[in-house]
Amino acid sequence: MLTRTDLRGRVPSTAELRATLPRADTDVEHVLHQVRPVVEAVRERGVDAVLEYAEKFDGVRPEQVRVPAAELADALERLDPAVREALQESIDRARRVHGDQRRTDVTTQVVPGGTVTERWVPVARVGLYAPGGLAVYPSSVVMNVVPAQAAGVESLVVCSPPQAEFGGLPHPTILAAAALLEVDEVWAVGGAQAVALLAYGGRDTDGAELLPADLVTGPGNVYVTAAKRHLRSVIGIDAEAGPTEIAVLADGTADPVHVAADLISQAEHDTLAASVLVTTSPELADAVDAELDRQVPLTKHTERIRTALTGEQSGCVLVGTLDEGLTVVDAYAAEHLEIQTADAEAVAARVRNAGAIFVGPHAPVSLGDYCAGSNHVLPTGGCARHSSGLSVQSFLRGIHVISYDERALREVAGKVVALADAEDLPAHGQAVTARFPSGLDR
Ligand code: HSO
Ligand code: ZN
Repeated sequence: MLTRTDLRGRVPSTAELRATLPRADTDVEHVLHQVRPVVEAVRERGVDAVLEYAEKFDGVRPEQVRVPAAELADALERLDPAVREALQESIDRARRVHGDQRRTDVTTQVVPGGTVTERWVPVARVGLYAPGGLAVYPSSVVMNVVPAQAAGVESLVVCSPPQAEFGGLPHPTILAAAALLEVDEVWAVGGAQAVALLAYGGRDTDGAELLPADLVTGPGNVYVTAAKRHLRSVIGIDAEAGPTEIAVLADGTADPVHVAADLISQAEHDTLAASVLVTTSPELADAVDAELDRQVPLTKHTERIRTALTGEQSGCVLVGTLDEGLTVVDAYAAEHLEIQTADAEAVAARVRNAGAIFVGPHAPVSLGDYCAGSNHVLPTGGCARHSSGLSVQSFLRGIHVISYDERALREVAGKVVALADAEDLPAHGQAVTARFPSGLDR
């Protein structure tokens, strides 16, 4: 089922690999012209424009943008107890992991009387986008909210599209997840208009103020992504989320039943999802193919999965050695990378590029999607080469606080003047020497 590429003994350079390895391209640029007028309309006409777009795109006009508190409590009340318990477990584990990631301020004494402190300050207000429609992921609400809360973000709003089926409210499991996380502000708004409203703020139909956010995170469709890109000078954004990806680096010790199940699990998200097997074992490749043929028809979303697995973004790469395999997976820089080899820990330790690494036979990606404690908002499309997934750090700014006394300034003043003169910015030097009217030597 997987298209096979044989690179045994002839793995090309990283640049060539990047060009040849299978990967979907979603073109955010080509929807920008559709998104710009939406953003402008929301900037000019606020909630009036938002509600018009809701009617047009979501097929329902919510009474107001902000979801009443009673609806949040009600959604939680009605949530299936087993789902509630599982969500709570997911929240608890994520809170433990993210709680440990909090940064502490660091002060460096550069010279006696001269210190620089890096002070970690949470972003004041954050907007978290949770998609509706095909993909309703309460787990993604958890993965966005938990690190923001752990970072100390004081003001949080979750946005999710209004659903006609639910009388113009967001999907009830999204509301329930928000309530479970003790988020009390949820807006029924989706698409590019959600990002615009988060960027500019507005007034709700009852006159209440909808405050703008400083940072917007969370995955959305291509219009949401385009709006984030368009507004990125007004708001901070997280990495752009593309279709999900799983790469499995496996040798002959891997269990083909598990490898196939894991490749299928992420293909289940989207016809554009990518499932890539990189293996030293042609026998495993054959066995995984046979397993895919057996397992795919047994899944609920067979057509979606088959389309994803047979798409050009998915495939199997044969390599001669694990070293070659590491070169390939590093060049690919998968959102999720599983290591299913003998001595998986040692192999995993050598990986340079991946959004998250799942080590050994008992760490499938779907564990990380829900209940490992790790975050599942991860860089896609090769961005793992330069970016990390969502974490506490995503919601903090490190502010340098500079504190020098007179002696410490005097000591370095000549150097500042020399550098300022070298850059032909003598007034920079003056700002220092003006503090020492009787000269620098004393
Ligand atoms: N695998 C997705 C996250 C997710 N899976 C949500 C299930 N629900 C991207 O990391
Ligand atoms: Zn998933």
